[in-house]
Amino acid sequence: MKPAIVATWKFGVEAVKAGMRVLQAQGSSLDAVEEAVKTIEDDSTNRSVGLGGYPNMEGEVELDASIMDGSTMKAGAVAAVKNVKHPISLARKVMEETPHVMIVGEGAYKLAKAFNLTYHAPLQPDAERVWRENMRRMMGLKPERGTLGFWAQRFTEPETHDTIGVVAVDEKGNIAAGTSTSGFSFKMPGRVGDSPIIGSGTYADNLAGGACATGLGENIMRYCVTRMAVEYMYTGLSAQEAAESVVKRILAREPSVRQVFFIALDANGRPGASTTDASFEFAFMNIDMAEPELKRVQGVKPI
Ligand code: SD4
Repeated sequence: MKPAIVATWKFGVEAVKAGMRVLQAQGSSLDAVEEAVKTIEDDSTNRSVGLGGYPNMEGEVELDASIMDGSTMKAGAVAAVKNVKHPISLARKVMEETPHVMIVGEGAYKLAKAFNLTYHAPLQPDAERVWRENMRRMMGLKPERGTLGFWAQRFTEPETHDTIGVVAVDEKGNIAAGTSTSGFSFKMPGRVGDSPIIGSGTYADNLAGGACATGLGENIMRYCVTRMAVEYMYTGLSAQEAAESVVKRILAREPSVRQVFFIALDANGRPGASTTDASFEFAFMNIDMAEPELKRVQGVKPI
């Protein structure tokens, strides 16, 4: 199998480079995914991933991450965890060192402590400033009950989109996927998005492919987007055909759904991506390529 790796958004180029270095050294797709995601978690200027992310309503950064090994179908996830620099590594510990799939909040922090994965970083000054400004704006709003109100409006602002998702296949044909995020900026404390939910934010199966989602978790979760993408690849569709089928299916059921973006990689190492919105950028590289390619897909029109 020809190793290949795909990652969300423009900054995915850096993630893909880091993951490809692991694959070039005959490393596993699982190691490549973890390394790639860590590169973005380390970037304190990223406002949607890691401890540099925007905080919740109360000014605290709560992180979500998950990882899945498509060779064993094992998965690990953490959600609403604070003071962890590499939630993706903690998710991997959940998968490999515990009998569980998902650990949240205080329990996830305790696990991080046991593995020396805790890290205390103050809120980035400009993240704090934007948080304060937004909280002031929110005071005057009366969001309708049961709607996303302020948050949905806030989420359409471009700088809030940076969640990292990475899917890789290694020379043995093993597929892995991982996602990490600080989630919806200024979210309610305890709010968890799609990223740590297996089948919503992350999914991988050697028999078909893998996928990672980004965007508005409240929409992605209701359609189990990554599981659906892998399911379409099972039927023999390429990653790109599968991705478009997912979006068509969602829009056929609920035409108003927006802010769903995702990447896919099929078992033949071909990349795919799609979105309910106008367009989406992602990075791709396989072992024959000298540099990652930044690709842009146009959104799918409802059928
Ligand atoms: C969430 N899907 O928590 C994440 C956020 C995200 O780009 O992907 N932002 O809903």
